[in-house]
Amino acid sequence: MRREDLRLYLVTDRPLAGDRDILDIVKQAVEGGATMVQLREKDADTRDFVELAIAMKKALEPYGVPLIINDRVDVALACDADGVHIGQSDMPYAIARKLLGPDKIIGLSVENMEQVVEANELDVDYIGVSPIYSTTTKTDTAAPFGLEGLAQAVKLSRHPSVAIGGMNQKTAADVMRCGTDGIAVVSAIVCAPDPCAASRELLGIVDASAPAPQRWTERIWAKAQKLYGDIIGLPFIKDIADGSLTAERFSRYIAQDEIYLRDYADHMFAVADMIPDEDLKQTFVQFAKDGLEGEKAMHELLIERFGMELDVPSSFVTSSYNHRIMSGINTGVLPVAFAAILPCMWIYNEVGLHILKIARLEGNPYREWIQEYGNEAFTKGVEDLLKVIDKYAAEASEKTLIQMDKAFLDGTLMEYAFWDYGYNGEEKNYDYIK
Ligand code: TZP
Ligand code: MG
Repeated sequence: MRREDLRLYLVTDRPLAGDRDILDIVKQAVEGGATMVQLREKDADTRDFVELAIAMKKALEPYGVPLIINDRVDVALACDADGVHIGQSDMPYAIARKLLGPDKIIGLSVENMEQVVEANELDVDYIGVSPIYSTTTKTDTAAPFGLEGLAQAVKLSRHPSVAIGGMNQKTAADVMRCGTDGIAVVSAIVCAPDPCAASRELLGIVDASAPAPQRWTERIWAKAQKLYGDIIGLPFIKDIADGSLTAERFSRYIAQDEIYLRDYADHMFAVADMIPDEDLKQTFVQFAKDGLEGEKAMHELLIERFGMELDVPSSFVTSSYNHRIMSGINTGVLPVAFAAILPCMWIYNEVGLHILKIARLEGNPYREWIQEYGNEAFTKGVEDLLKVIDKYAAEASEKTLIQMDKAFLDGTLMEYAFWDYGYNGEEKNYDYIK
């Protein structure tokens, strides 16, 4: 499921539709921009429910709008719906997931903060925060969350969320400003004289009031803050900045970096092969080649300057880092592959820029190293890459985002380990240490 699918989530109610055909109302709502539909039948016989569900699935298919069945996993299976929505006293999540498999959408209603937190333990696809306001459409609800409650629920939850209960043209803007992903609407669409116009208006309000989503790179940088702080606090970085790093330590680092870069070049080209857009692929290949050539030339210069001996085996840190990158690439998912190769560029660039600010370059035997990673062309290349990754992340599923986070944070940890090993020459279990 895509997060955007939750923006305008229509929940049906046949009694409220009166004489009007619910299928007609749904079609009009989708024409007006409804992004997801839940078929909610509280009194229907199973036979009627299944027939209506099959008809609705067929009607929604051309629009690519997901159909969710309220409560009934059997009906969802019968009509091959896109998922189910369950409440706290319906089929337990784990059983529903077992019956439906990993690919179907499962939404869960949460009626208080405890349930919001409990849902974090489950791999539900979204939560329905219920109700925000009290409503005459459903009277057996829990106490309303209100706007403050909703904002808190959104903060506490690791899942996408949709707000339900009293959602209409008057309430939608304030609700969206709480950071939820969408509104689930019954009466404001089902009872509207023109469901298409009502949906169009509601979606307009939703899109205009939703805060701009945080970019992935911004979010992951915040998550990596502590680790990045540890990196720039490393004695290796401090010593290279003022030129006092011993040649022995630098040689140990460069020897491993030479080994690392051989594999890294392969990783970069493997990622390039996964890029579907030809122009982007060429740009990326050029960036990779420029970067690798620049590093090679800088390495050669410093190796000669220090008369270094490089004939050493790969350290555990180096091999482990390369393996982690490879497993990111082997997911076959381009944004995850990008996230896996990213620390080696982004962290180096940030560290390079940081060192340039504090460094003593004159007479510093490592000045070429510092300048390599803090230079303008490299910085621009990294910035462009971050934009590309953000574009992919914006379209990515929750599962992909989780893999991206892990790939990036893992790589960032290995960057820490790499410099620490260069300095101390000790193999440590960094997963354990950090
Ligand atoms: N669950 C919680 S409130 C509600 C449901 C199904 C009804 C919302 O209806 P309305 O008319 O959009 O307030
Ligand atoms: Mg229910």
